[in-house]
Amino acid sequence: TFTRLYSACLIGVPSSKGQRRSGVEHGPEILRKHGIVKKLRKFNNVVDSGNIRVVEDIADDFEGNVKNPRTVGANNERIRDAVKESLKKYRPVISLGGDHSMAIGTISGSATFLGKAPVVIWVDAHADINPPELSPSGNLHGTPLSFLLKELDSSRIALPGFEWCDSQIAAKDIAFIGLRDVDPTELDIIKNHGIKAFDMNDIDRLGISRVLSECLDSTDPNGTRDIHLSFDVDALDPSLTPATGTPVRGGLFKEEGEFICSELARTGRLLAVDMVEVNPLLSDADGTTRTCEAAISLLQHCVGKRASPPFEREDKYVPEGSRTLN
Ligand code: NNH
Ligand code: MN
Ligand code: MN
Ligand code: MN
Repeated sequence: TFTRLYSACLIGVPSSKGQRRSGVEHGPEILRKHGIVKKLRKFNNVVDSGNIRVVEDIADDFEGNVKNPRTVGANNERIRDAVKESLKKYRPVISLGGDHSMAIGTISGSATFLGKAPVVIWVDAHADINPPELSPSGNLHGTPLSFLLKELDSSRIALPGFEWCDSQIAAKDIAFIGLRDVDPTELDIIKNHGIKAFDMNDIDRLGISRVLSECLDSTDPNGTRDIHLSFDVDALDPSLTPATGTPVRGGLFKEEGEFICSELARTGRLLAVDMVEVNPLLSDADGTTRTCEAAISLLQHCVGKRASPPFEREDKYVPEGSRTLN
C-alpha cells in the first residue's frame, strides 16, 4: 500500500485573513509544540516541510463585503504550488491550518497535481460554499468550495487576488459530513447541484460507517479515485475541540472523526489532508491541549493508525443543539 511507498508530509499554513479572530495563524506551531511529528511517526514516516511563508504586507481591505481578498488570494496561490510540489514525493500531504480559506489552495494543488479532480470529503460543522459576495460574514473561510465548484462558473464574480484560480471540482466530487450550521444560500447550492451532504442528524440516524460508505459510493462508485480530506476541527463537538473560532454544539465524537480518517487512509488513495481552524488563543491551556490532541489523533488515523470497530452512536450521550441541515 501507499504506506510503504510514500512518506507523509506536513506543511504548516499560518494563514488567518480568511476570518476575523487572531490566533489561528499559530495553529501549525501549537500542533508542533504538542508533538505532532513524533506522534505521527509512531505510525508512518513523516517529513515536516515547515511553514509556508504567508503574505501579510499587501495593502488590502474590503472588496465590497469581502474581507482581505488580495491577501487570501495571494496566499492560496502559494499554497496550491506547495501542495502540488509536495505531492510529487509524499502522501498524504497534510496541510496544517490556519483558517479554512487555505483549502482553495490545497484542493487546487491536489487537482493540479492529478490533472483531474480528486474526491473531496469535507468534514465540518459548516459547508464553506458561500459565494463571497453573498457571504453573511464576508469571511473567506466560509467560501472555499464556491471557488472550486465548476457549476458556479457562470455566476462567479472576479475578486482581486484570485486571478490564478480555476474551478476544478464538480458537485458530484464532493461529500459533506458533520454539517449543522449552514447558511440559506449554501443550502440552496447544495440542493440545486445535488451535493451529497450528511448533517449531524443523519449521523445520529444512520451511524458514521453507513454515512461514510454513502459518501464514497456517490463520489467514487468504482473505488479508484484519489481522495482529498478537508477536516475542520469544528466538525468535532466543542467539548473536544474548544480552541476554534466558530464552535457549534452537537458535533462529531472523536471516534467518529477517527473512523473517517482511518477508513479513508485504508483505501490507499488518501492523497491530501487539511486539518484547519486550530486557534490556541480562543481557549485556556487545557482546552488548547485537548484540541491539539484531538487534531493529532485524527491525523494519526490518516497515516495508518486503525480506528476501533464501527462505532454506534445510539449508545452514547448525544448533545443538545442545532444538528440539522435544514
Ligand atoms: N458560514 C459562515 C460564514 O460564511 C461560517 C463559516 N465558518 C467556519 N466555517 N468556521 O467552517 O462565515
Ligand atoms: Mn467550520
Ligand atoms: Mn474551471
Ligand atoms: Mn470550515
